[in-house]
Amino acid sequence: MDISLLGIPLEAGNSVPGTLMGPAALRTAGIAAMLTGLGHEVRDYGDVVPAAAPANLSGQWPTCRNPGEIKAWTEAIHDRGLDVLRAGGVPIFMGGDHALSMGTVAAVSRHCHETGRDLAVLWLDAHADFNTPDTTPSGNMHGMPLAFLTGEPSLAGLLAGRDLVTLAPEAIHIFGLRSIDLDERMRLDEHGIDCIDMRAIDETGVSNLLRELLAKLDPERTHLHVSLDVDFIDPSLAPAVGTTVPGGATYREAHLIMEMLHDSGLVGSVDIVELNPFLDERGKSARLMAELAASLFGRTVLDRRPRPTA
Ligand code: HAR
Ligand code: MN
Ligand code: MN
Ligand code: MN
Repeated sequence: MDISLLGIPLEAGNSVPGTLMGPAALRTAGIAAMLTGLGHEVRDYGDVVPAAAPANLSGQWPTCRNPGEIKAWTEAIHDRGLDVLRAGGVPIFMGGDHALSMGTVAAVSRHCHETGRDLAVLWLDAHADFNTPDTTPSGNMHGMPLAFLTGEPSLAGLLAGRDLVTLAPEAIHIFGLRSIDLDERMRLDEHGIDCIDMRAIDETGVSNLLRELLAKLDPERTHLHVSLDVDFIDPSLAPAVGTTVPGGATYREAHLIMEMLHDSGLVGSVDIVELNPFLDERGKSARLMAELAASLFGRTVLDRRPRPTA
């Protein structure tokens, strides 16, 4: 398989500096060599650089932190991401805070529109990232990408001059949820977004829940975008994140999800976001994220593919 790496050193969407080092840490952890070792063709496209100097747009978005920078980044990420998607292969977008998904998923959505695929998004995250400028308790725009992608009008200006192919709420599956804001919860209900929280995972198990979710997707038509937030995983395993929430996925739960996603054959693009190497412990979170990518792209202990019948 052809895999494209694209670094997105974004930190303007959160309030803890350090996520701009995320792409470098994933490269240092050996993500490219791990994927090459599995037999894939890996091409590293380097890092996105926002084209224009970030504009100061605090007047337009008074409740948001760094809106001008997020707009400049969203446009640059969208354009570069679309180039990488059109070149073929499966991109891994290496962040950078989760505001980058406004650009990556917008590009993926456009690409699916152009190629006649149905987009489904699996959002592996402690948070729902469904706030708007009106509901945000923090002003941090990494808490807003799913609102933007579903067409929240107050955020539409973040991607000027390119039509956003908005996501239907049914296309979104949030998995691993354990921290929601009050207004955000109401919005999730209103939009009918599929949310699987940690309690459901405890009671039913990741494999049953994920199998059920994947079974609903048309294997012929679906492009599955996986947006993996480091804080999906328990902070004891992945401490390198500014917004840790206790009670996250275990080591094996996280790997099992990746293994099942690989076996589904549906994954067309991936974000790895919120890695803050400044908060890491001797590279352990970066290494775990790179290893999860390896599981997502086929690393196994024993081969479980059905044997061809003679
Ligand atoms: N819900 C909170 C807010 O909007 C925290 C959002 C934190 N988001 C991330 N990405 N770390 O999931 O401010
Ligand atoms: Mn394609
Ligand atoms: Mn997130
Ligand atoms: Mn999160």
